[in-house]
Amino acid sequence: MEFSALDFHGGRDNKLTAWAATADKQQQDLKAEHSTLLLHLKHFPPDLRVLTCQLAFRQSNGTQCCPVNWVEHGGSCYWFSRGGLTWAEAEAYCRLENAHLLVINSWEEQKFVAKRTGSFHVWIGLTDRNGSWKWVDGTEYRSSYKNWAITQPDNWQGHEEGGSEDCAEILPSGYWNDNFCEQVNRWACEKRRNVTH
Ligand code: MBG
Ligand code: CA
Repeated sequence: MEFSALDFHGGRDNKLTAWAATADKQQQDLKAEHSTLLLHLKHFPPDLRVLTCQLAFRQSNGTQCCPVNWVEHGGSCYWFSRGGLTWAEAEAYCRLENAHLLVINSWEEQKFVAKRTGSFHVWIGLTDRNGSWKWVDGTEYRSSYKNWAITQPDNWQGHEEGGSEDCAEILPSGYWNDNFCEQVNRWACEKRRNVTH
């Protein structure tokens, strides 16, 4: 009789232990779910912002806000390449993106850009292939901002490939140099925001 009572209690204890373990497990699961939920919640506002931006971008033919992976600054969106192209290929690439090669209009813009071009030579949208220096977006050259390195542009003729230097690049120093247009460089595209065509 005593033995079976003990047995009975033993059974209850086992049940309690099992129940406690289940509760423990459930609590752990809940905690995990809770932190996953918090994580999703944290990502919600930025995701929504990107979506809203993309929607506005589509509805406005790409002029209201910057596409994903472009950097917004001032009135423009910027994209900095990782790979390299010749100047003409780089400009064609930007055109396909409804943009143009980078046009630098001020010291402020120059500083912003130089921070992102770092130690690379980067093509900008300035060329004198057709005789005189011209910005690809029609910005007037003579009176506008310039940041040529000392002694540049020099239209140097010493390239092995032959030919002179008709395309502008940003140097690692941030200053500009005219270089051989067939040189393969990194490049940067720019498009202005809030422009209605
Ligand atoms: C190089 C320039 C090149 C040409 C050359 C003249 C050390 O810079 O990259 O474009 O100007 O100088 O010596
Ligand atoms: Ca030069």
